[in-house]
Amino acid sequence: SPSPVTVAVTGAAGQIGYSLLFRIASGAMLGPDTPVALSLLEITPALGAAEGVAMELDDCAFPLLHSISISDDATTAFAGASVALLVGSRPRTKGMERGDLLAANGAIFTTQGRALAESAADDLKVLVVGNPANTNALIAMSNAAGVPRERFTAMTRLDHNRALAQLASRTQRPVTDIRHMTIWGNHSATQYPDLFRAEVGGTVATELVDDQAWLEGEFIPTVQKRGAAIIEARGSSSAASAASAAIDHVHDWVHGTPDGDWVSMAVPSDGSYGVPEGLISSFPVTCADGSYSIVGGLELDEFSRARIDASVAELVEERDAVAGLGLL
Ligand code: NAX
Repeated sequence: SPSPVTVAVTGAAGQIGYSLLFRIASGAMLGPDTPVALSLLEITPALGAAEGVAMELDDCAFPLLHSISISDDATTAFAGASVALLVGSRPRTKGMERGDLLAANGAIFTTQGRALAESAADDLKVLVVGNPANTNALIAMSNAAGVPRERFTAMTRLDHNRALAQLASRTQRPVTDIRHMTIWGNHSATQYPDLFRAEVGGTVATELVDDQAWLEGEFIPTVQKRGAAIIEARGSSSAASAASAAIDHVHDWVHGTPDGDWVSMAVPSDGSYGVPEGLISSFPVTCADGSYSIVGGLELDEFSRARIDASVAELVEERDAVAGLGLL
């Protein structure tokens, strides 16, 4: 049987970890033929809770789960990792200034970037989920000397999936009828979910839903603010849906996107669509043979262009702020 692939997960004792780890161990991420060695990273006070999650993973007797290790040291936890899911981060708490938030995450993601460079496997793939995800990924990438930049990505797949669900509901069509959905920019309230390139059953979505008021007044803000709506309804932030999106992101990166479709991933810009090179911004991408490529040559209408520019401007501001703190 094939040798196990080491998957490192940070924030393993958190909410998202509690959904994510079981899906990884079941084979949903790397497929039914790939055994998985899980490596969990947590902060010291949460090691006991991580141990409890590991006990439950054991109790599932997953045929593909080769082993579980737990550490509070990043270099140890990332040793031999081919996939690293960076979920743990310092969320904004009451009274916290933006600068404090960036500094706290800077400490986490500089350390983790260096640790990945030191101990991860050569075929490492990184997905940053912890917010601010794009900028945390930029910090990790900038501190991971020797790891190719394109291995660092951040998650906008949850936003992408939310946009699919909203469009499916509006058009009364199954999500499987939709192609070419795109989230552009930052994983934040400035993100731009783009319907102008999306198709439902082969028809351009904006022809099917020819309603600018719905697009601007409902669709875009619903997708942008869905995270806040979940907190309002559930009392805690999206967890199972975020875990599911992380599974989708890595699954498609490893196994490829379906012919004739694309997905949204925040990846280091190559300068495409006027996004400054190196900025980790969401694009439409296709994946094949374990690599992704930004979909080229799309014509952008003026409305989309302005929305993308606004979100990219926010990413530039975040980059400049963390550069100012010496984190890049
Ligand atoms: P939780 O607070 O439930 O769990 C986070 C875990 O990370 C905790 O167990 C904590 O001990 C651990 N942690 C903190 N610092 C760490 C470090 N330096 N090393 C290892 N572990 C560390 O949060 P949860 O709901 O699981 O969310 C995790 C992150 O995902 C948050 O930053 C959240 O904002 C972000 N999200 C990102 C989404 C996206 O689409 N990109 C959507 C969902 C989610 O909001």
